Formats: sequence, structure tokens, C-alpha cells
Amino acid sequence: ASNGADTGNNDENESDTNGEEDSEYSSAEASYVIEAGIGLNNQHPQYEGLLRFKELVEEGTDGDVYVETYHSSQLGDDRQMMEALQLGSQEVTIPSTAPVTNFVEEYAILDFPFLFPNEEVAMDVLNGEMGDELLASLEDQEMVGLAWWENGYRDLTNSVQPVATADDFQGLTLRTMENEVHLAAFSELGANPTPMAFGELFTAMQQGTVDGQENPLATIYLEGYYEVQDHYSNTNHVYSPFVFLMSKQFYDGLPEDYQQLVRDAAQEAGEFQIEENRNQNEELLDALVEEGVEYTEVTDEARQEMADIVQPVNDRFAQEMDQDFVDRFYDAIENSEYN
Ligand code: KDG
Repeated sequence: ASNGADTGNNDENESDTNGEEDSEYSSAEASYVIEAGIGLNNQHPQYEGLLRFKELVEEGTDGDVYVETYHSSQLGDDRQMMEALQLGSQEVTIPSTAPVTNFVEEYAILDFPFLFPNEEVAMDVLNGEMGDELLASLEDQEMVGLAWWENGYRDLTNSVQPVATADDFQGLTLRTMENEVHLAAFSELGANPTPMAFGELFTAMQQGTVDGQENPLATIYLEGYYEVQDHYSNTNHVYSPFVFLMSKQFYDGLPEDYQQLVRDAAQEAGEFQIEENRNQNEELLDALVEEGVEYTEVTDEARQEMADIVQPVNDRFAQEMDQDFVDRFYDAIENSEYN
């Protein structure tokens, strides 16, 4: 079922639904077909990464594994796509980690605001033992975590007022991802958080159901949020990883060499996606301002104040989690060579 065709914005190339025209292979001749879907549109580096995955897998298996790519929630929202992976009716999705907490509790640690001091530390921890542990914990949920990709630091937009300090969050109705930590953190800042699937967000802003939202710059610009939002602040409040998920049922049915091949392809396509993402993020601020959005720069001091306000939320959630896991996670951040 497609619930996302008319949501979101900026799908400039609607015909590029499944990358068919870019492929010399076809599903009819393949032994295995991977249906891969994401929530973001086909302008986002995440989709470019997915097309790279397709190319690597099809070339690596000489077309024996074929990848159909879908964007803009065409296959459903993050939660629905993960459920489809569990059932084996869809093979791949690449959500932000926030909605994964509804399946594996420990993922909530990644949602702690102001947790990672920079992107390099985040990727170092995720590509190390702690990240491996988080990927392995998905197996009980009938999913296989193949690689970490990057959404990036999340920033705030809204249609009401410039947000420079923690006080400015007061009374703003903000769409958040479906995640308890995000809900608690934005409540603590005095906002009214409204959890909602990504595919419903553009319309919700357009109709004024929410005043604003938070996402990395690439999403804000490439989904055309400037059409419905007036203010942007570089809050950088949460580092948001993507996790490349495959249906365990499908993965288990692949021959071993193909299992290794999809693993390597997810990793390599991820490295490409991360580089594209970071390059774009740098350029997009100017483009956003050119579209008429007012940019409010958040000072380090103001950001520290926000961090102090939400710290009790992090502490409360940390207490509910396995203590050893939390300690080792904090240690991994502390001991990262990029810290
Ligand atoms: O393709 C990824 C999206 O489905 C979603 O996870 C993006 O961060 C996101 C959000 O705000 O829902």
C-alpha cells in the first residue's frame, strides 16, 4: 500500500520510482528481488546512497539480486516498513534510529540530546563495539542491521518566531519522531511535541496542525520546507543516525556469499551517502536563506542552556536502561580518538 505519494514535497523526478531506467538488469531475470523503501524523497543523499547500493548489488551478482528502490514513504512510514521487514513482505528500509526504539529499547540512547560532540565521534562509536551490539540486537526483532548511515544533526524550523534560546521553545507545537526521549525532551523545553510519521509532516505544517519540526538541513531544504516555514535555527540538538535494515527472513534465505555481498554493499553505499550528506549540508544554509527563511544562529552558550534543561531527561531514560550498557556507551564516546 502506498500512503505517501501525495505527501512531502519536491519529488522532482516522479518517474524515478524504482531506478528501473538506470539498470541494465530486470527483476524478471533475478533469483532474488529486494524491495527497498525510504521516507525521504529522491532528492536526498539517502536516495543516492540507495541507488549506489542497488548498483553494487546488481553488478556484484550479475543481476541475480535485483533492487527496486522506493522513496517518499511510497511503501509506508518507518514503522510500517520495519513491520513489513519482520513479516518478510519488504526486504530493506533505512530509517532514522529514533523510530527503531519502538522495537529495541536500547536504541533510545542515540536520541539523548547533545550526546555526541561531533559527527566523527558518533560514527566512531557506531562503527565500533557499541554500534555492533546495537545492530546485533535487531535479530530478535527479525531484522538484520547491515550498516550505519547518517542523517545528521537535527535543527529546528517553525512558522511562528525566531528561536535563539531555550525560552523561545515555549508554546511551539512541534512534530517529533515517534520516540519517547524526543517527546520528553521537547516537553522539558516548554514546547508541545506531537509525534507523527514523516510522510504526514509536510501537510501538517502546511495546514498549521504543527508550528514546526526538527530535521537536518538537507531534509529541511530538499523536502521544500521553506514553503511552509519561516524560521530556521541551528540547534544541532540530536545527532540522528540512519540504520540500514534488512528483513532477517530474506537475509537468512540468501546464500552466504550473497549475505557478505549485501553487507559490504550497504557499508560502501553508506560511506558514499555520508560523504554526500556532509558536503550538501554545508551548502544548503545559503540556499535556504535565499528561499526567504530567516536564519537564527544559536550560540554555544544558548545551546549549553538547552542541554542543561534536557539533561534530567537523559538521566531518567539512562536509569531505566541496562546500566552496564549505558556506562560502556558513555565510555566509548569519552574514549573516542575524535573526542
Ligand atoms: O528515510 C528516512 C525517513 O523515513 C525518516 O526516518 C526521516 O528523520 C526522519 C524523520 O524526521 O522522520
